[in-house]
Amino acid sequence: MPLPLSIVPAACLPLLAGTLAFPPACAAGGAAPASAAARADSTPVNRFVSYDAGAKSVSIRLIAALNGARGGFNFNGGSAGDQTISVPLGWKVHFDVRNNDAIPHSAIVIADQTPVPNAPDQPAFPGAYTAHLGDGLAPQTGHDTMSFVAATAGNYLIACGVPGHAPSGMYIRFVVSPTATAPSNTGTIAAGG
Ligand SMILES: [Cu+2]
Repeated sequence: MPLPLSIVPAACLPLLAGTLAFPPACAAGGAAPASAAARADSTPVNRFVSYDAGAKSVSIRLIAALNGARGGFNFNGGSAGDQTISVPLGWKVHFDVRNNDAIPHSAIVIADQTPVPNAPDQPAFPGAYTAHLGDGLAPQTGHDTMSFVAATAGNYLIACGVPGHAPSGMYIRFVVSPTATAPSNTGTIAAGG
């Protein structure tokens, strides 16, 4: 049975064409796939935020209405700008967004501004918004991701795009820092983090 090329160490590839017998080190299992090494590098900030410093990437679980704070108008327990997620400039950012509420919610990263828009729809980075931005991800089961590169330093908001929700407090802060060397998450965060 041929070996899938994806699991053969690169140094062994020339041998595949030239011989039927592999040296032991080139057999499947002789080297860990690169993806396994990448997972091993994940460093938790808390239960919502983790990062891979080598890959300069951060993964963020963003849960709408995680608890009852502000009547459910919160992300991970933070509302009205009382929580901040910071990432280093230039890092890859991946959000896993889930709606835990009985009503629809969405998420978008926008420039920091006052007053907060009634229905924010101008993403600060390409791809920095969920599906169903205006009508909201479905109650309880709604899920989407948003991925982008934090290419411009500054202060931003993570807000709900459903009309009326952001002015009611459904936003937290997002900072792209030119000096930070690792992500952080501060302020009012749901217990258990
Ligand atoms: Cu909402």
